[in-house]
Amino acid sequence: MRKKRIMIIGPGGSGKTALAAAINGLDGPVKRTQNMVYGEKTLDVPGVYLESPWMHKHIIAAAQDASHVLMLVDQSSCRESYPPGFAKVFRVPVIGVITGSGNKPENDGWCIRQLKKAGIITPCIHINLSDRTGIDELMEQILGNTLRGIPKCPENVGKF
Ligand SMILES: Nc1nc2c(ncn2[C@@H]2O[C@H](COP(=O)(O)OP(=O)(O)OP(=O)(O)O)[C@@H](O)[C@H]2O)c(=O)[nH]1
Ligand SMILES: [Mg+2]
Repeated sequence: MRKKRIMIIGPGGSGKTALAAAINGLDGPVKRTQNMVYGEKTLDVPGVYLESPWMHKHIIAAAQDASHVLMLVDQSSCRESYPPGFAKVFRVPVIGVITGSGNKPENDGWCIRQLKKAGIITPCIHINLSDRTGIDELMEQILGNTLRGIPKCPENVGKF
């Protein structure tokens, strides 16, 4: 069986590569991602795959290699990125992650609404990579899902 990874999706510049590096325990500069990058534990999907509707099928196909999907929204820049209900297309647990948390608290409500509209029904996790806020909580949630072995949103399966 192929190794399953944590798939990270989100608009360009929302911190996918930076988060992947944090999960994989890597340090160093991040640059714009052009292709899917298979890391030790992660699958980093370039923002352009989400921003171009005709690329969505590639995200969905790649999710076969995923144990979880992290859907990112950047608090610093409110950008409508997900089609309504997009989370429902995945058969693995989907976790909503708000990056840059604390940078623009006034945008938080918008980010949460955005993720709900995209089909996330569990509480979102707030992270900030500059001080590692929320990373432990995120990993605990992922681990909890993995140990229980059940999708967080079983009622969502196949509805998209
Ligand atoms: N302060 C802060 N900066 C962040 C956070 N997440 C990402 N960044 C910064 O935002 C910039 C863009 O992050 P990337 O990880 O390259 O974004 P990406 O989503 O991979 O973007 P694409 O590869 O273009 O799709 C980098 O300079 C990161 O250091 C965060 O939570 N807090
Ligand atoms: Mg990237």
